[in-house]
Amino acid sequence: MSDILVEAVKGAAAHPRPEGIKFAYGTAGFRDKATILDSVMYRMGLLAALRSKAKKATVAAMITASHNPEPDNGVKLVDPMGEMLEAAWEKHATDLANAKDEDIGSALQRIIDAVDIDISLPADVFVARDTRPSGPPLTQALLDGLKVMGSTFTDFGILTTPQLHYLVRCHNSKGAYGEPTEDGYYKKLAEAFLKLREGGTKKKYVPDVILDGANGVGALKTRKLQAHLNDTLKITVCNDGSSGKLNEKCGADFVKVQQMPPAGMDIQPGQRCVSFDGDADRVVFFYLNKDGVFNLLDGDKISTLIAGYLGELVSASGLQLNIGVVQTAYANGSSTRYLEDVMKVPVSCAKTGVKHLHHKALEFDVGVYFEANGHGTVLFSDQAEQKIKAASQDDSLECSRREAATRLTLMMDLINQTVGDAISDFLVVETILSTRDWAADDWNMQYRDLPSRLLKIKVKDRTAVQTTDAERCATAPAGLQEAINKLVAKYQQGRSFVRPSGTEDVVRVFAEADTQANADVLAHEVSVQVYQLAGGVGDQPQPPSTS
Ligand code: 16G
Ligand code: MG
Repeated sequence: MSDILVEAVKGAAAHPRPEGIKFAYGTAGFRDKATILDSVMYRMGLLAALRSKAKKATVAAMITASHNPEPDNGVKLVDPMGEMLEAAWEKHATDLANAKDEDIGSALQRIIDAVDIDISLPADVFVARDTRPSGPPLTQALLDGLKVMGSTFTDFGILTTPQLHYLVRCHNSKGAYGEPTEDGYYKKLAEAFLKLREGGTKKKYVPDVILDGANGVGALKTRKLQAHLNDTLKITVCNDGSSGKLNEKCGADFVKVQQMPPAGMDIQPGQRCVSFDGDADRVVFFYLNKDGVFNLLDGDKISTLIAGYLGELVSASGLQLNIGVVQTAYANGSSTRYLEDVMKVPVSCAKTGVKHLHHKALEFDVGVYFEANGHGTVLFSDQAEQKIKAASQDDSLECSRREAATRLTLMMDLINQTVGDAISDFLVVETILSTRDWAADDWNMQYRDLPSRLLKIKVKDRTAVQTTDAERCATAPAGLQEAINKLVAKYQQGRSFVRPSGTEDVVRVFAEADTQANADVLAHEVSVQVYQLAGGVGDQPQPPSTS
């Protein structure tokens, strides 16, 4: 065994693996109670160094548990261009995390052999964390792993997840994507935002928004951004962590799931509000209408808004670029119909999890992808980027075409193409609303959401439920899909699907229908089928109360 691997085994003594726990690198990396993650962090330091050697580039490690409660934490690795870790390495991560302390050397050797890594190459890793109190000691454990592997590193301290993705891409693209500093990030976004901000009086758009920062990093970083915006947009930051707890009764996940405003915010009808999650890679908007009724503008509404605007710019520029939207099965049926039937934009459906949407979006020249929960961004192909830039500088083009291309180049700068980014998406939405002179209500009126219900069912083994067709059809257990089809047929605009969660030990059931009562009943009926056919545990699901 090489000296480095011997050192790695020795180093593990200070970061012993807890007994009896099986760790898994899931859709968003490792996530668990912070108190049991020390050994995982050390090992992810080892793995990040190997990944860097394998890619001959800087990679990154983000320490966060996103929208989970504050006592949780987690880690995910980021590839050189700011992408999520290549799927084939998820298994390496899981194997290494679960190896016995004394077997770490052989576990590393297996990865080195499988990927054919030259261990003598240098390694370099960027590291950052969210605001959780468990972050500093867990960072230390990860750095210990990097150090025994002889890796150089930069610890950026507290950042949003998308900022770290941005930094690693800037660094590896030698600055072509932007300046590889936190300040460079704000400058890039603010410069594009200010150029896109048209003057003139607005009748409906009010440059004033209230932010729910989830008591996390998004609040801190938005304050920093604000200094660059020259008072063009007033952002009142609530839930900034000064009193409330991270993600407790606030944040994008809470607002989306509970369909209500977060605690800690005093809002008036018509005021535009925006909510980030705990590491600021998800964003949803909401407002109270004049009757005080809560209205959510989720990832589907955001992607529709963005696709509509970019589609107009592309047509105005005269460029031949195909633009498409990627959603998951959770997308509201009304949004899919609106995109396909009214906007005539092609829609693809991907499996849940950012990496799947990201991958599908690469099939378009301009691919807009969003999960309903508010994670998403836009990807421009290299060819599209070149064509747009060339058109923006082509003096022989009609003025209006050149201007549209110029706006597209600025939109490309404003959008963080590495991963969904709450701060960047927020500025993109503000830009479009301002250009259209829309209040939140005008945006919301594009289409009307169908009522839906999401439930979770505990079963003995959630892998008993298997799906195909981007999770829209269950292939196991036998008879489940047929049962769902029969139930769905009873309701106007009924739709339902089930899938095993990638982050919790449950099966998720989604249903939508013409009325909330029907969506609730359909979700319940499907839950009963899951319970009966897929080995439900505990009491059988109870029907929704009708009071
Ligand atoms: C993770 C995913 C998110 C997905 C969610 C589904 C990433 C970075 N995050 O949080 O995209 O919506 O899992 O959770 O991919 P579920 O499998 O428990 O329903
Ligand atoms: Mg998140």
